[in-house]
Amino acid sequence: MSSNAIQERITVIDSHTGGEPTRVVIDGGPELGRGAISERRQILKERFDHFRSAVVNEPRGSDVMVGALLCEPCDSTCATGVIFFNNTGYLGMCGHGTIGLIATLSYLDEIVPGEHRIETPVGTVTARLQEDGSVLVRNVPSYRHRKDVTVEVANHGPVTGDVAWGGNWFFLVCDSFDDLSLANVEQLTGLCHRIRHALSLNGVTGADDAEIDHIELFGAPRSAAADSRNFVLCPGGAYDRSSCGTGTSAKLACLAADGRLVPGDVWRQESIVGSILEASFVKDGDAIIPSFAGTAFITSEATLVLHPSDPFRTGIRS
Ligand code: PYC
Repeated sequence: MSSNAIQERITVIDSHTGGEPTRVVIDGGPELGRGAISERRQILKERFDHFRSAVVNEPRGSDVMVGALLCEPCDSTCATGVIFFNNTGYLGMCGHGTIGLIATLSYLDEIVPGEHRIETPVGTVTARLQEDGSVLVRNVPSYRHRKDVTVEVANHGPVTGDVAWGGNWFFLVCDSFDDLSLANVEQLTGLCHRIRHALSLNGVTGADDAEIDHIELFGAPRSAAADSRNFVLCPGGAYDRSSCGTGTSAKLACLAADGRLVPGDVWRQESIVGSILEASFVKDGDAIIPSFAGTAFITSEATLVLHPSDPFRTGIRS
């Protein structure tokens, strides 16, 4: 095998968290060495990007699929390390994916209820598998980076929002939208694409010039049990069916910075499909440590087959 060859059979377990799919690779991933998980993500990106594409892109996956490659952790107190990826690239953290990962390890009888530490490229998170099967994730420190940034958006006009980190970079639009429904996904997706383009044109970034690759809109919830409804456009152009764990963390960071939520308050974030993540936070200096809880369901166990003469063995790439 050449140094960037990948295996012909990849074992995966699929789940969904609030409607958003996660595909955990449990066997057949490339050898990435024993460096920090962030270094291993870089190796995956530079040498094995075709593996990412084979796992999540069509014809074996779809634009909405998030992949999770299990890695031996550097810290032996961690249950696992993980690298999350999607149809176009790599994520820092992934909230719905962490819930899916814990549900998968539980399904495989590899973990029991209790607390499990997981190394991600952006820090170690803790996930508590609860007796009822739900998972409470304690995320990486999250914070608002910029408040009230206004950009001119094509075919729309000025849009004001906050830039915040929740394990990925988000632009959280301040206006409230009254049309956050599945019937409007096409228009919402188009608007978010144009907002993202406007941020890039205007040089609006996260810390250290990091690209803001997630756009989040908010509106009134449908459920009386929720505080807010969201629509999150992910980096590859798909929308998050869940309310997005890292996006909800970014939202909490903004609410905390505005004094609209205090430590221990519960925030129930409803997604565009009506699923809910229940979140709260504790303070950590100028940042917060958000926690959010949700449930994942296993949807399939599969072996992906990459036939050597299949022209799309490594996925259809744009
Ligand atoms: O739940 O954090 C999340 C997430 C990020 C992208 C898709 N889901």
